[in-house]
Amino acid sequence: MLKVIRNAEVYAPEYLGVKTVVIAGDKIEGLYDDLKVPENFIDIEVIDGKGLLLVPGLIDNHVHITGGGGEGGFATRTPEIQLSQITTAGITTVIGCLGTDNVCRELTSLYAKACGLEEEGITTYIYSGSYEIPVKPLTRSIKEDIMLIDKVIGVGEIALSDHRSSQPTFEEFIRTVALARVGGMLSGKSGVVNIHLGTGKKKLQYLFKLMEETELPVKQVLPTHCNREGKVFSEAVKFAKLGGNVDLTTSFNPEDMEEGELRASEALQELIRAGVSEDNITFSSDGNGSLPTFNSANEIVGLGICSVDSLFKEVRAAVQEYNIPLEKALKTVTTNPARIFKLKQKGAIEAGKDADIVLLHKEDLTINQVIAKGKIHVKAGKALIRGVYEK
Ligand code: FWO
Ligand code: ZN
Repeated sequence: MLKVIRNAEVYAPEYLGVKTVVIAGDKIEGLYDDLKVPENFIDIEVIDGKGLLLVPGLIDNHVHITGGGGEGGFATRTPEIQLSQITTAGITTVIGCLGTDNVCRELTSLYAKACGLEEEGITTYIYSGSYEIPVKPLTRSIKEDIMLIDKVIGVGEIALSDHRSSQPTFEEFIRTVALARVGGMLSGKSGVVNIHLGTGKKKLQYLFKLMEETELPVKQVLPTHCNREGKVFSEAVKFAKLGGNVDLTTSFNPEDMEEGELRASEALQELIRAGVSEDNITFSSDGNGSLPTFNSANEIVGLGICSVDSLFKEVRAAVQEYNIPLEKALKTVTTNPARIFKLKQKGAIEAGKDADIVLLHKEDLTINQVIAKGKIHVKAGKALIRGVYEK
């Protein structure tokens, strides 16, 4: 019932120093400076956090949990994700989405996969829709999806400026955002529209137009892949300086970067240097989505698969290679997504929040232990799979 983590240095994500963290059931009960644990207390597990940093479980706001891809034909469809891939990456909350394919991938199976992962112990949500406008909802509309289905917290990933998008008009786009907004308002959810940005000429045009010509709040949309090739980034910097939130994709291969593509860690440094508030920036992995490369004629010439473990790798790189303090880098995957998606129980080490906790080795920031809703999912780097820890 009770777990007590002692001697760890807490990043909540703000630095709190060494605290004793008490977990009761699936919640954080409290943080203490000096707590005596009675020796004969039954049902209490003491975890020694010496040499470890204690940080909130990560939130990954864009994961293709049922797989995606297929842009090079059926053989290029990407696989469904497994729980242990998520937990060993330090992630305890995911938002699942569909991508290019909304025929052989469906919201019904996305919903089922999200429910399955939740039963296994992590926290999951989904976006209604896919790349396409008009959105194919689960119920009669995206507004209804958001209002009536607990797991649906927004819409996406809607593709803009991409040769694979449905080439929506601005009016069609804005109507989709409006429906998501009202659905969110009426149900106390975020109703955020996650926007896939491609490398097309329009870049962030519709998003600037949304700001200039409509009364929709700019934070209703969250553009992703802002650090991708094709001069998307410079417009994303402008967008963020005007108050928009921007999401950076962590799955680009740092060993093989395309012209103009930036690692999420480096893009974070550039955004902060450009004067963007660190509260406006999130990271997501695009896990299990496809990572196709196209030539100048937009023919597919290569295919990779995005991985959720890139999420924390880029947080670590931000600290180790780009000199960003850990508490700032952590915000991109904790407090910021929690606020943007209105996940009140998530993203912070605080009494009353869900007990989603990652213990990191202090010297190299590698993951040692992962706790989701009070249950240990990863111990000494080994994942719990169907009730037993891996060898
Ligand atoms: C990005 C997901 C892309 C799917 O541009 O958008 O293709 O449906 O699985 N992937 N299309 C690649 C990122 C690394 C930016 C998706 C994919
Ligand atoms: Zn995408």
